[in-house]
Amino acid sequence: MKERVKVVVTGAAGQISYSLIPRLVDGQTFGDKIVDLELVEIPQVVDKLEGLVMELEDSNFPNMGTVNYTADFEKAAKDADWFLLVGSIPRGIVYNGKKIEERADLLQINGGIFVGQGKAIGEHGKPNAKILVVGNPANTNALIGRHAANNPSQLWMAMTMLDSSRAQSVLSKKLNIGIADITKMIIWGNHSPTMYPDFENMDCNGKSGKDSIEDMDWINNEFLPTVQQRGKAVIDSRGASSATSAAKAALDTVMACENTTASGDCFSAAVITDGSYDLPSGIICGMPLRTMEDGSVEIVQGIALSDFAKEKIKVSTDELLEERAAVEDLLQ
Ligand code: NAX
Repeated sequence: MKERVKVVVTGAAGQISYSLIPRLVDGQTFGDKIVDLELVEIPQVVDKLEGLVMELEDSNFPNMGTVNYTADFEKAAKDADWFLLVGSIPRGIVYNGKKIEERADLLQINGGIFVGQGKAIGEHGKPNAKILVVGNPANTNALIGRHAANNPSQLWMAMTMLDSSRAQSVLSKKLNIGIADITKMIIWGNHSPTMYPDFENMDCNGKSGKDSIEDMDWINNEFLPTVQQRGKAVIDSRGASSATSAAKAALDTVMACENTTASGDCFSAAVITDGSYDLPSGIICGMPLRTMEDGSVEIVQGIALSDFAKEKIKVSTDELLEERAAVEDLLQ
């Protein structure tokens, strides 16, 4: 009998999920496992998911197991292996009669969502469940969710894979090499314009980024701003935020956790700090990760950080500390 994996997706009627969900059951992301889906939305739009379920059924995916849709997150969380927390309230929306423009309001509202979801995951998710927070502000949402879950055997991550994919893409064009030739693309810090894509430690065909790129003008004036502002550039052009690339990045993160990481390589996601690299404790911070043969995910040690890198990372961790201070009441 084939192995099964139960995956909960929130924000299931949103634009990222429309690209993401079909690819969870296409036989690539979870290999040969049968994938049971729990699709979660807010009560106001949950009925829209009936149409998505119809489409999934009509697509005849061979690895699709059961599919349910619901507004009851707690029920959906029961014995789930994976949680892809995409749902969140975007900036600019009118919420309880107030237009949400301020970052502090956004942090509070979305943080509130993650208290309830975190509790449910801690109580009802599998002990070895993996949780990937995509909904912004992803790092701080993950911090709140993890705290509420209070279940240290579960792994909480915030997504930075899209940032690392963007960095790889820009570097591959600059160096005129293929995407697959670039590995070890680490994103440090917050999933926000302060994040630091670590070009020095990336590997291109056995050569470090530090040895491959000497043009610091290009790094400071092209590479860093392009990667850090890419989300905004997509919004400015499309009139909507990155969706298909965000979905691909979520799938890439799942696959990175489901498969043993090749020796010497790593992947990017933000996890709780543990004293590694002298990062401030108690924040969800982008770091290099690897998946071990037993399926556990650990922080890769021994990456050398230059003074340039440390300075940039500090800007991002300072921002994470500020975000944490703004939601202190949700972390009691
Ligand atoms: P959409 O607005 O299209 O979809 C979000 C969906 O979430 C909506 O259908 C909404 O009803 C639902 N939702 C809200 N609260 C919920 C709750 N409590 N439970 C379940 N569902 C809930 O946004 P979309 O473009 O799909 O983006 C989703 C999130 O991803 C946003 O917060 C966005 O900022 C974030 N992103 C994160 C990225 C990352 O790299 N970490 C990159 C892409 C994206 O910007």
